[in-house]
Amino acid sequence: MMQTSKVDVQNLPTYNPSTRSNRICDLASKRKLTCMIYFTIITILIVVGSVISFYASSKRLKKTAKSTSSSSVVNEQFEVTTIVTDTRSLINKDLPPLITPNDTIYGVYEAFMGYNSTIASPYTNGTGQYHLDESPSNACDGNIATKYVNFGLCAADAHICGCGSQTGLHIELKRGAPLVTGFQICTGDDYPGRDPILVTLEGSNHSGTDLLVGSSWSLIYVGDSDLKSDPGRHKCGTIQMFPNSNRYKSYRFLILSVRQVLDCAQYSELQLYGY
Ligand SMILES: *[C@@H]1O[C@H](CO)[C@@H](O)[C@H](O)[C@H]1NC(C)=O
Ligand SMILES: *[C@@H]1O[C@H](CO)[C@@H](O)[C@H](O)[C@H]1NC(C)=O
Ligand SMILES: *[C@@H]1O[C@H](CO)[C@@H](O)[C@H](O)[C@H]1NC(C)=O
Ligand SMILES: *[C@@H]1O[C@H](CO)[C@@H](O)[C@H](O)[C@H]1NC(C)=O
Ligand SMILES: [Ca+2]
Repeated sequence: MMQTSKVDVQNLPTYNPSTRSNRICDLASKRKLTCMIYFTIITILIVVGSVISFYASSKRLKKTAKSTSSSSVVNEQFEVTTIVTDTRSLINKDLPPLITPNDTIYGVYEAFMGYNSTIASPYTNGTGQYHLDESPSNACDGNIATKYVNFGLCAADAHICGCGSQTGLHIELKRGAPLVTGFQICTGDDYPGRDPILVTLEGSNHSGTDLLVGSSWSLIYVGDSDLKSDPGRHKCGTIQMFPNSNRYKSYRFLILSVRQVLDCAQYSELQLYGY
């Protein structure tokens, strides 16, 4: 599944890591319609790609589980597969949350799955990426009243398409290398248009500045945040479950798109679940 998704991503015809963000903003101001079409096409490609790869990987896992159900590893995978087909039964399994406020969290921007990212800095006087009072650690403090706001390369109040996408955070977990099988995102206090809609989750066993290098990361999930239908302010989407058999100690969560053309992406909490 990871390989399939990577191929899809690299084949996206319009992606250019060196100029992408500036070009998105230029296009937006000069030719808004072109930009909207550009983003719609990318969104459709990503959604179709992730649906196909998920379908393929569920099928493969089911087959493996049937043929050799005595192996404990296979049983674990099979459990994940059945969970994917029935999200509600999964949530009842009470998976333990994995992120604590003690973990090391960095905001990033100019960040796209499989590619390098840049450390984000506080927004002061028109430059910088995340809101001074709404920093990355707010997304992992267990408090739904505090939020993380990242403008990416846009200025506050810019309201051009692409703002807030290609932003996110990476986390070095103190607990070691868990097997992550789900995540959950919660909304902020205002602007439903800033909610993440399409997101990615990648894993890595690297640490420090290596985590800014795209090749350190392996794709775990690409797709829906479960906020597509607005749950309301200060509310959470359901836990999004996915098949995964690789343990990692670091995780990178990135925004591909937000609900509306506004100036940033925001969320009050991101939590990972697993074993
Ligand atoms: C965070 O670290 C402090 C001090 O090391 C410790 O007392 C606390 O239990 C830790 N909290 C969690 C949630 O791990
Ligand atoms: C922001 O601009 C104001 C007014 O121009 C100035 O007083 C202040 O020092 C600037 N702050 C930073 C962090 O550059
Ligand atoms: C990504 O970062 C690495 C390490 O700093 C660098 O060698 C490489 O050229 C970068 N790749 C791109 C596409 O910028
Ligand atoms: C990451 O490290 C953990 C523990 O150090 C190990 O169990 C796991 O297999 C590693 N993950 C990958 C994908 O190599
Ligand atoms: Ca929070």
